[in-house]
Amino acid sequence: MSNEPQTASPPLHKNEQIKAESRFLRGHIREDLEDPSSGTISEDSAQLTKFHGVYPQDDRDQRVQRRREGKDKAYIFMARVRVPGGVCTPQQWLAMDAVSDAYGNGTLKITNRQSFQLHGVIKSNLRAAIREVNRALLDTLAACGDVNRNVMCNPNPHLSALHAETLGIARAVAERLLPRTRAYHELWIEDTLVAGGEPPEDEEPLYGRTYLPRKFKIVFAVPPSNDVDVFAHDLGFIAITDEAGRLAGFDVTVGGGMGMTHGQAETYPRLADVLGFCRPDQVVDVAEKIVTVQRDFGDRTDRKHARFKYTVADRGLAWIRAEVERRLGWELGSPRRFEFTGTGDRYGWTEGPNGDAHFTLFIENGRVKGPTKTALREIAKVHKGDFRLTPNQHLMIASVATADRPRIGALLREHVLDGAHRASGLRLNAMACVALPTCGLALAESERYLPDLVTELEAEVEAAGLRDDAIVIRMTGCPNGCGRPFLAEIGFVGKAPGKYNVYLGAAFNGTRMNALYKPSVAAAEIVPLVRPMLRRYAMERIPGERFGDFAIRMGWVTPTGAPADFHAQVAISDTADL
Ligand code: SRM
Ligand code: SF4
Repeated sequence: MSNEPQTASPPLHKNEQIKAESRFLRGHIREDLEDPSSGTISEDSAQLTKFHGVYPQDDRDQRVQRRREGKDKAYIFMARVRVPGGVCTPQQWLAMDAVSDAYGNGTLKITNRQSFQLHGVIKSNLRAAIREVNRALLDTLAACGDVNRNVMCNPNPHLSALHAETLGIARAVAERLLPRTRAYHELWIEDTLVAGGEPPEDEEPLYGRTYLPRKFKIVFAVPPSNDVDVFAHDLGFIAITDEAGRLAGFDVTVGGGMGMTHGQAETYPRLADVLGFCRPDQVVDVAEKIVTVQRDFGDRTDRKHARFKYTVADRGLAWIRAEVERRLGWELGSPRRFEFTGTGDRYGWTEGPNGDAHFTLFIENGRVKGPTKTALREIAKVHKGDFRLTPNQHLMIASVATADRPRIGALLREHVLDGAHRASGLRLNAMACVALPTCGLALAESERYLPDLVTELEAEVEAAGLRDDAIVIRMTGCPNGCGRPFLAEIGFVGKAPGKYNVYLGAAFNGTRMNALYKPSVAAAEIVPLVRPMLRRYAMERIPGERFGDFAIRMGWVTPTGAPADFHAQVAISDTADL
């Protein structure tokens, strides 16, 4: 025996045990839901309900007052509805609209991963809400949790055959990677879940008892649009066409992710690498094998180091490729050339190849409420095409029949939505995560603040003659990166109430991340900070030069994509404000 000191391997994270003992995601969720003494569920159950698309939250606006009154927090739940490729029918739209009114806070949130979120559902309404979602042939299964999440796909039907084929493949990947546990149906739909009793050992042939080490995200991009931000995800497929414009296959990207933690330099956002090329008929197998590599080699001891991006960074691309090819039994091809022009949406009417038309509606930060919600309800009643949730939190009313166009156009006009896309280029390219009051991780405002900040900046943009210039501006309430802020030309990342780290210099087409320009900027200081930059951009840019590229040429930042680009080299002191 060796005399070398034995280094014990670090213990598994506690969530691994929760998963292992959960009997394939059953745990004690049912008992917790039925416990009338509490408006929420236990911490262990909260880890499991995520796999069912359900998050316990509380209304943070009420926290202080309720604490003063000696009351519990105002407990609520968020339910995330999976919509592969973001495509749903008008009937499904109407159902979601009704569920949000009957059981939620009356708003519907279109997320930047093409899902719906229902906010403000109280515990006693959760099952009824999810049953309604299922009745509309949608579900919340695997919308969150340590599994493959909603699969995203570029939603442009005007690319006709190419897009339809890609969407079909995206849906097949979504289907293959769904958890197989019966727990979801037993618990939410059939009401047959009984306590105790071991489910069959092979209930999850792909994921096993402990599922993945962490969440896993897959997207399909159709160049020249990079609206899905392909490099921000664990796994991406970039459609490649042949000379005749037909789908030849996909470049495969691995190891992207946005999340990090302030002050922890070992956490960082990362752009995905291009791994190789595969044919359309190989995509589902490639996706499955890559997921199994992460299942087997991802870090299950530290959840802050458990995403696939760290497996790719630690083991190297060559190792990942060899392991994937070993599991596939064949080799991936060499990556092909692709070109992205931008990450934004095309708003307003566009014509399809068959005389049909599509209207992309700008919905600020994806929050469907008030007159917009009413209008979309009326439109859904007459629309015979489909609705497509965009990766930028907007909505495409797609494949409008020629005969229906006047009626839908009139409804848009009547509700003053036909001109929403004539907003400034800054607003049309802005994105904020949810943050306060529902997100339990928010350190600062985001969805409720970015629109006002954009209004203030619009005055500067107008004065500088940049009203119609597209500048990608994104905000998040914390460094988890939900609004993909590290891919913004101007990014704001919440640090503490009213304070943001300011990032500059990402590429307009999503191929380069930004870098930290200034940490902990008070909200009131943002406009004075950004104003001179916009003015110089207006006066000194080279024709066609994007703001992110200009910021680099001016030497304001030097993005390298290295972890240090995202962390302030100063003491993290203002967390004390929290
Ligand atoms: Fe996210 C956690 C909202 C896209 C990275 N995200 C959360 C939670 C569930 C907070 C929580 O864990 O308690 C937020 C719920 C807030 C609320 O009240 O609704 C939340 N994330 C969102 C959404 C709704 C933002 C939006 O306004 O659109 C997006 C829902 C997408 C969906 O439909 O599935 C959303 N989240 C993202 C993205 C962007 C993307 O995937 O394209 C990212 C960065 C990409 C990535 O995953 O690396 C993202 N969310 C995170 C993280 C950090 C993960 C990490 O690797 O560190 C967390 C926290 C966590 O997992 O521990 C998080
Ligand atoms: Fe919440 Fe942070 Fe995600 Fe915003 S980025 S939704 S604050 S977890």
